[in-house]
Amino acid sequence: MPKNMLDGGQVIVDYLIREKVPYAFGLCGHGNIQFIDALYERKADIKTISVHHETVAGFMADVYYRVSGQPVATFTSCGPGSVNLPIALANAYLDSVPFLAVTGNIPTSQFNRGAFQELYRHYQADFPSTVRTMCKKVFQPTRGEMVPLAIRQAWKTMVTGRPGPVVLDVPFDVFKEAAAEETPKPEDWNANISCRCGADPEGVKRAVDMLLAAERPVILVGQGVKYGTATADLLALAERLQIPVAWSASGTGAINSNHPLALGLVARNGPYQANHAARTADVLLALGVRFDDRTSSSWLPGYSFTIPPTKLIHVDIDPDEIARNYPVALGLMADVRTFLRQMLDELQSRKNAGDSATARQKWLATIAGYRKQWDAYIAPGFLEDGTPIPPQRAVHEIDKALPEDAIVVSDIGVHHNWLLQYCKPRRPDSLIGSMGFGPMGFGVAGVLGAKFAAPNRPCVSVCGDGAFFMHASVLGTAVEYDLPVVWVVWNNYAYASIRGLQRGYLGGRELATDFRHPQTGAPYNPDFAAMARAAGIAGVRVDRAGDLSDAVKMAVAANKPYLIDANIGADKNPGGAGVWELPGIGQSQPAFGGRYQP
Ligand SMILES: Cc1ncc(C[n+]2csc(CCOP(=O)(O)OP(=O)(O)O)c2C)c(N)n1
Ligand SMILES: [Mg+2]
Repeated sequence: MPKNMLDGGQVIVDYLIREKVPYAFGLCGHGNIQFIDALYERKADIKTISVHHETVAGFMADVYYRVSGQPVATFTSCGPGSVNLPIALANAYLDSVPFLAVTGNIPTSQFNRGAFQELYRHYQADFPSTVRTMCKKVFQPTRGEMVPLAIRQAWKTMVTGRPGPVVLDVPFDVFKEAAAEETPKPEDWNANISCRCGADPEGVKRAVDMLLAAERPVILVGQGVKYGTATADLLALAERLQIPVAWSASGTGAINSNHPLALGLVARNGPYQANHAARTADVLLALGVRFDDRTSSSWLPGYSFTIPPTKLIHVDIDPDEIARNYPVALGLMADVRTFLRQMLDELQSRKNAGDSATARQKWLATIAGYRKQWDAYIAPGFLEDGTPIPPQRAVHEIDKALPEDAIVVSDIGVHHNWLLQYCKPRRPDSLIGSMGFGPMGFGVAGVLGAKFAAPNRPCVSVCGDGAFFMHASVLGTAVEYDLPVVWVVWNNYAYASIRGLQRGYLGGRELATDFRHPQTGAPYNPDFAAMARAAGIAGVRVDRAGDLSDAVKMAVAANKPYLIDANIGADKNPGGAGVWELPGIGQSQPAFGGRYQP
């Protein structure tokens, strides 16, 4: 290679540095040692973090973005190393989170020869087909000189429009082939692109008209508001028009849940005031939210929403999501933040805007009545005592122990539903969870990414015993990189969310959903606290509700990696004002209230 040339690996690494990527999370293999070598040369500018399972790297990259807003990269080898990654790609894709996955592949000279770890039986070096459904796009440069174009285009695809993960699949030889004298500059290609497109101005006027004329308006927010950094503008509009704000699970934290206009989660396990206000609203302004089945009570009318007669204004950067599941009175393709600013501008010129805010007091008083009923219904649960710890009480104890700036990364399972229902998040990143793909391990591993993104904030993973055991390798990573994160293992000795379905929908025919000792039949799990200690991490066991809050406070204060093995009951499921249907086997009933029939 001529002396003044950079090779493929060097161009990728240099481009990442130019895009201010501080970390590459990944795992080695023969297929990517050349890329790691390029990272080695630049280790003063980009830190390489080595993990013990590729999925962990993907979840870390994902949560790093959710906390910092900065996309990062992963690196994985050819064959199995990269085939361990797609679950994290799919998770990021469905939750619209960008990261760049640099995957190794076999040398181009060996394409279609069935070389070691080549996926070749349908098409040569065919990792791209493996991940086609799980990322925005795959780039596979097959010559060094193709790398500069691929990296700048990959980055652009990842961050523009609706963000999402992108794969850069690089054959072994291409990492070391001459690529360019200079790396593309972000300021020439990507730094000056804005996707903050506004809505059709006529549409903005109509949206204002509809909201001013509404008697029972509700704003529903999804994660587009959080990751689109539109939370301040959301608050301004809600306060200006005195419209209550409900959220999908992904929109949790878009408004401080203690704000008087904060309604709560709309979902099968959402509180009465949120579901009942949303399903009886005359106008629903939906911002950056996609109406999935869990938000929408499986789209059965009268539980989460009743559209129509509710008139839906649906605003999203991705028109694919508009009118996917509900008819729209007004659909607007726009960046949510720009749209909110357009709305606020338009309101400046409306003389009657103040009147509508006054008229709203009746609606808000009605909602206050719903809230009172719900609060009275749930109040006893916060005081329940005993061993195992009652789950509602457990959330209450964890939530109250955490300072305002704490980041909780939840895993997937019944514990997530409890957290969504009873945590009181105050910031957009107070409670991070996966809602689209829902892979176990997201919270177990994601908390490490949170800590890299926010080293001075307490980072806590609340995760199921099933998921923790699946990804216990994170203990080693926390030690190796001195990451003072806390795992609260929600230990219910079961894949409890799924066992709950067997109990609720299948007449209690339980199989393959709990963990038992073969001789005694007693609930079994490894001693997670001892496992943590064996890894060099502080570990404690908590059996009593009254001890949980102190244990969490101590773990956070210790400022070192910490595991709390919390013995939590699973005989109760978090019931709310919505429902969930598993077509063919049935539909749950709301725990509170009924179906609204206009
Ligand atoms: C990788 C993966 N495998 C399987 C599932 C299906 N699943 C969803 S929740 C769940 C149970 C999780 O058990 P645990 O981690 O103990 O959490 P719990 O529900 O008990 O709180 C399973 C198996 C999944 N979401 N992801
Ligand atoms: Mg469990």
